[in-house]
Amino acid sequence: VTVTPASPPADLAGLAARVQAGDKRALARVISWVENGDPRARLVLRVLRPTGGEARVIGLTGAPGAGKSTVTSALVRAFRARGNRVAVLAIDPSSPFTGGALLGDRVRMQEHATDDSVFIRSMSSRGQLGGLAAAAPQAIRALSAAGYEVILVETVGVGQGEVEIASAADTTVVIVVPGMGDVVQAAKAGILEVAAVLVVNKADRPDTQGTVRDLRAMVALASGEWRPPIVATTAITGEGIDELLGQLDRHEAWLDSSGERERRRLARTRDQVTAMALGLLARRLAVPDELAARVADGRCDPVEAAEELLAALGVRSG
Ligand SMILES: Nc1nc2c(ncn2[C@@H]2O[C@H](COP(=O)(O)OP(=O)(O)OP(=O)(O)O)[C@@H](O)[C@H]2O)c(=O)[nH]1
Ligand SMILES: [Mg+2]
Repeated sequence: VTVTPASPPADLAGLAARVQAGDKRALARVISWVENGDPRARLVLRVLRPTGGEARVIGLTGAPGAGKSTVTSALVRAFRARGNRVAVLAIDPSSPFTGGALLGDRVRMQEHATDDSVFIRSMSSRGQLGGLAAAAPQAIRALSAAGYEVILVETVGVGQGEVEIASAADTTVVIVVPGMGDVVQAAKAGILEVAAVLVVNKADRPDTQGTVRDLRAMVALASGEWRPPIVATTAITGEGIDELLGQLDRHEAWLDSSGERERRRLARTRDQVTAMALGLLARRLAVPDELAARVADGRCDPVEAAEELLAALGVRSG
């Protein structure tokens, strides 16, 4: 058992101060530590506090190629026009490699590369205890402490990982393209339920209105206090981005008026602690050969074996 000191060593305190002063290199280093599960991340994060208020965190998710990065880039432009400092966190939950997708992102985000008030960073989950469900909130905390008022979190793909990451955001934008393929995928992954706004991007394509209608029908069936509005965008031209921004503002206001922000904050913290605890537990779990053999031979059932394993660690189940 390691005991975390109450205050970090002087060099880490200095690093934290640089992050809070807006030093991008210091910030990048802390996010790398988060990404790699480096224990120093924890020490720095303990002393990092948001300088202004809490950052506004907006998640963007959808199938590969749906236009997440293009929409993100258009939103960066829109928030910059309001004078906000904006951070983009592009997360790849599936692979430790940052391949073509992120290379493409660099092109998509090019126009913001020289803007001092914009920070763009990609992140994977290698080595992180508790996976991305734990890593994303930590990176967000660092960005928030660095004074970014708006944090856009792009996740590649549609699946459980995205739902997890979405829970780190107050507002989630789900992006589909015209045609039912994406819609069905998103519905299956349970991602429609977490959507604050549904975007049908590539509205310059035929069939956009049909997809909007289908989504509207699906949303009408959903329960819940917030009915996600559906916005058609053509991200490459910027068409529909103003409407998207307006809907994001509307959701932001609703989070406060409904009390939902507080509920989410608690739920999010709970998820984060659960992910951490499971990660810690997973590190300590090793199935002895003898126990595996007993299950394989049918002398012991797997649930019983799992309970035995947990009991050996002092964890009682049931
Ligand atoms: N026609 C059309 N093409 C678009 C639109 N938005 C984005 N694209 C194009 O679609 C392709 C993919 O866009 P990205 O923004 O990289 O999509 P993404 O969802 O971030 O992709 P991944 O990160 O790889 O999952 C690019 O070639 C974009 O130029 C649009 O509104 N209309
Ligand atoms: Mg992308």
